[in-house]
Amino acid sequence: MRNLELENSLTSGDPIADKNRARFDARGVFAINLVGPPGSGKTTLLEALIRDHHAALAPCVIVNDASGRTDADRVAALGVPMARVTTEGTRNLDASLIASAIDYEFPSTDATLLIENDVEWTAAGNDLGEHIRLAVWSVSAGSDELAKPAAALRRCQILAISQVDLLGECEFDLQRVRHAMARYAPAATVAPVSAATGEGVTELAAKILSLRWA
Ligand SMILES: Nc1nc2c(ncn2[C@@H]2O[C@H](COP(=O)(O)OP(=O)(O)O)[C@@H](O)[C@H]2O)c(=O)[nH]1
Ligand SMILES: [Mg+2]
Repeated sequence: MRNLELENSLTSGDPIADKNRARFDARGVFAINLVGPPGSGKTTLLEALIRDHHAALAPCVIVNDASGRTDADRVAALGVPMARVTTEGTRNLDASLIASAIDYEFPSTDATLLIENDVEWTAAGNDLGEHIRLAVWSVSAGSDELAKPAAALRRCQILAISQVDLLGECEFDLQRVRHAMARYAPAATVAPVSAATGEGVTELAAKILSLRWA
């Protein structure tokens, strides 16, 4: 079984991503790549983080308009600085799109940047120039996929399991997921969260801040 820990380095070797990272560093921006399949709970999670931990995180957002205008509208309603990028067709978000957002739309400094990034679980997704990668998977999608290495977990520091308020209603074995992650992605922290009840959101914000100031 491949050890994803070996791939847990910050950089992928993409010079555009490295340049984004340097530009974030120069502005004091801590960039988080929220990766996960559509419907895994990314927008809901970033709404909860922004609502409950606005002062500590000083959040701003890059959202992909191609995943549906509703995401952009939901984030805009939170009143935090936001930039929109648009992917076309099946193209994934990439570092050059993030670079264009930094160039033309993005005013924030000293902020935590949350980049919502829809990727299929079987695709690694691109290095966007982030500082950390937060993969999101939902309880309603079941735990089978998490019992094996997944491309989306590459270079991931945190795996958030969303919808833990639904644990009693869905086939989901959190213990099995923890064991699997300890084996093939030991550097990643498993963070069970519920945006519905607020469970785990404070712990997740604390983990993000500890990585930021590590
Ligand atoms: N019960 C419950 N539902 C959630 C939670 N988080 C997200 N959802 C629901 O899951 C669905 C997908 O969430 P969304 O944030 O839009 O997923 P995204 O496509 O990854 O951004 C929506 O219907 C949300 O209301 C949660 O913590 N608990
Ligand atoms: Mg979304």
